[in-house]
Amino acid sequence: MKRKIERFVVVTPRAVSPVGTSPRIHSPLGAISVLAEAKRNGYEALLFDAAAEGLKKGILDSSYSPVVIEELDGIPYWKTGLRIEEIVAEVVKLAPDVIGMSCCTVVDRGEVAKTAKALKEAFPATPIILGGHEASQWYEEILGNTPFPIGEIPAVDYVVVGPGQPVITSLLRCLDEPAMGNLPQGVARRFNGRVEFSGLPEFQLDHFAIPDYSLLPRVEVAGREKALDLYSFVGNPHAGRIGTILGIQGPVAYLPLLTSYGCGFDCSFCDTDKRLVRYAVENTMKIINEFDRLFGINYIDFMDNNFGGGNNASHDLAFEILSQVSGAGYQIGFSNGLTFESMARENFRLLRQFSHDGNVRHIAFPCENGNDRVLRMIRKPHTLSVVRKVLEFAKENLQTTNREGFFIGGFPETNGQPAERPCELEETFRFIAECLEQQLLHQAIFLTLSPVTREYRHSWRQLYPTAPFEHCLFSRKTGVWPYPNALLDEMHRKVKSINERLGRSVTRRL
Ligand code: B12
Ligand code: SF4
Repeated sequence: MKRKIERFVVVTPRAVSPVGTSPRIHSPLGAISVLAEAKRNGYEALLFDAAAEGLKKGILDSSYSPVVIEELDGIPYWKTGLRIEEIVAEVVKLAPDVIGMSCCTVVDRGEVAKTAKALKEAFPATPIILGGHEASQWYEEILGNTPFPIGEIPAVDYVVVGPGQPVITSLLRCLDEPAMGNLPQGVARRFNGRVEFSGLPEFQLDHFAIPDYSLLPRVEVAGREKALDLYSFVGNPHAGRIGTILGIQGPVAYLPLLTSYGCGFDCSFCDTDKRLVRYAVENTMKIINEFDRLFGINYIDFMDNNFGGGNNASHDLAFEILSQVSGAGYQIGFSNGLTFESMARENFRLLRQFSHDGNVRHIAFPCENGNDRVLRMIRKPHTLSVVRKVLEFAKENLQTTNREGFFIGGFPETNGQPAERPCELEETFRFIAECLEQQLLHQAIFLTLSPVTREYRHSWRQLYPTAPFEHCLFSRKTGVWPYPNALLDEMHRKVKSINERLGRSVTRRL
């Protein structure tokens, strides 16, 4: 019997940033992973990235501006990508049988809600499935089980909770033949006036399709044999200005790569999935080879949550991947995902491997704070003494690696422990200054805590029950910080000025 559902289109939202801050334009890895699995099972799978399509339109037609300013409660934001009505008009041309959407971070919530509403008006009979990290964490709220109406997205019919690969095919089949049976595992929906969730399925990365990078929008670049994916062309990736580090002028063919999902740790400010699962080496190499075939590769950015961590089998797999990647001659880096625990293990085995391979050009060190008490409070799996030892080892042995340190301040009361104090913020500054002056780090980046995790998000919502989600990250309406904002502003200024005084150019454009 012929299927009624043939074409599955995933729409990802416009990018949001405060006016004056360039938006982070990143390949929608979740969407292309889910689409790849649908494609493998015979569906026609298409990506429509509203941010990237707007930028592409601006590249091809210089009279088109892909950025509009939108004021929310008097705070101006840049919305980068196609306007909502343009998104709808383009999706109409794609004639989807089912629409998927991604909601990856808290910042996406507002745009996803608006886009879903407009799409539902245009396609009243077409199911809308939402997925993504943020959607997975907040599916109850999105489906209406919340005292805060701003969190609801009535246009969404189903939320896929967690990885989409093990769910998407059975969900599409179920939508095709609703009479066939129960909702597959991994799906939440409204049912009889409440939110029903069918429970998490088993997940083995290797049982499913690898992300399909051929779905990414691309641009032709003069003098380049292969087209470039639009995200590399735009060049504001997770890793920051890696062109400078690599000595490449013009766009860098940048492969953002996850060889694993999840992390076994439980830091209070991070709500990553606690299940750690890995791709086999063959599949990791398949992803790399496929991207290289399509676009070429100047740099691979490992974005796992805990690259060299996990159990022994998982740890060994990481070493095998390193060996194959360096054997193939790729330049690599880690913008995410190296814990101090993984770097210190077995007498710095990971760092010794990096030194041996000589191809690691950039590491973001997640130092987070300059106080052991705060590190304990936020359940960070390291102490300052481990941080110092790792950074000293890296300084001696990784001289051609750009070493950037990340720090966070503004932690409210956490796990019943008293909030970070102004003197502890000052201590973090002293530690940053020490790391920079002693060349343990090349640059330091200071961030204020974003209340994205459950515990902190609830406090934010209680304070601002109707605030748009954009404010959760980008405005003074965050309000959960334990001391006056002026202290955090001062800290940002001081860290910026010490980087500048020492001539250290921060790579990441935030
Ligand atoms: C790459 C990345 C980014 C990129 C791209 C974000 C994006 N759109 O994915 C950039 C640099 C833009 C970014 C920015 C930020 N990020 Co970020 N980022 C990541 C990172 C490292 C990887 C995400 C990823 O690609 N994962 C791999 C893919 C395959 O997984 P996935 O996206 O979850 O998709 C799977 C499922 O969710 C689902 N799925 C996804 N889409 C769909 C769609 C459908 C239809 C279906 C069925 C299923 C489905 O299936 C997919 C495959 O299994 C994660 C941490 C991590 N390692 O996961 C943090 C993470 C997503 N980021 C996070 C945060 C907090 C941020 C920032 C807010 C940080 C900050 N303070 O500035 C900013 C937001 C800025 C902004 N304007 O959006 C948090 C999200 C927490 C939250 N609830 O908001 C995470 C989880 C990190 C953390 N540990 O806390 N980030
Ligand atoms: S170690 Fe990193 S990825 Fe793991 S929970 Fe902590 S912050 Fe998140």
